[in-house]
Amino acid sequence: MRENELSVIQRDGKTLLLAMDHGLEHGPTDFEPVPETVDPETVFDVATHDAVTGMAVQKGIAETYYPSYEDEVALVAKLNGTTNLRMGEPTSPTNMSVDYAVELGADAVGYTLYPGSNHEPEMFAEFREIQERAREYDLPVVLWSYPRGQGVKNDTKDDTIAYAARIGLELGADAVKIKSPGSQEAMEWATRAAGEVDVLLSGGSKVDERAFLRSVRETLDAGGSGLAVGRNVWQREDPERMLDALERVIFEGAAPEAALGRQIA
Ligand code: FBP
Repeated sequence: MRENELSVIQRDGKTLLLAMDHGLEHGPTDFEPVPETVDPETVFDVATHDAVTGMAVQKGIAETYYPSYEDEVALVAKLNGTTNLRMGEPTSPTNMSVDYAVELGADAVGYTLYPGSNHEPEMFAEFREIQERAREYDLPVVLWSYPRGQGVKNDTKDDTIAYAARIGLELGADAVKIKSPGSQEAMEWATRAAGEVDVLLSGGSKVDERAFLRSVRETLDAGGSGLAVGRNVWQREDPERMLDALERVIFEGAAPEAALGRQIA
């Protein structure tokens, strides 16, 4: 079996990726709740927390800001992305090559796939090239696997999420990032479906901190390896408090209430 290269974006076998590709995916409105986060340096500073094992950003952000953080933060170069301005079937064109990601100092690469979209065949073809090139560099590949499009009726149904996880295994990802299916049992099904591939929970819109930490606990208890999160960290006034709590939940096995309680005390 292939040696697990994921350790470059792991701590004790667990992963906490901080994602900040929202300026492209959703537009700068995502930064409005905490206006200083529109400055990428603010979020890179957050990523220097010990709990963060890597930061996922797009090419332009990596080119301009990563050089100041390369000693402190592992880079997951996001190779494709899209805006929410366009209509039609979901797709996410590649905007950076694996070779260029390596030049920028990437420790891993990320790719968003929309299984079920009418554009699935082109996306599969793009991902194939990326995955094979990444193998040549021993660079781990993280697949954002989001079933979406005309073929998908309910993108968070148990079987749909398990299918998303399995696609990561079938296509040769090292880690697969999936949306929450809403229960530990359903997440267990997804982690079984993913086989040896690490399963990461996708953060989603900001929710109450206990509810968020519970979904992280549930993922880990279901065999998941961690999460990739954006808004539930940097849309908070005190992102460090959330990262402290995540550190206890992910790396110390704490329950959500205990992880938060210790901070309040
Ligand atoms: P969040 O934790 O903020 O959801 O970020 C994770 C992420 O995968 C980002 O990398 C991406 O920008 C966003 O979610 C895409 O979410 P969606 O396509 O569901 O709007």
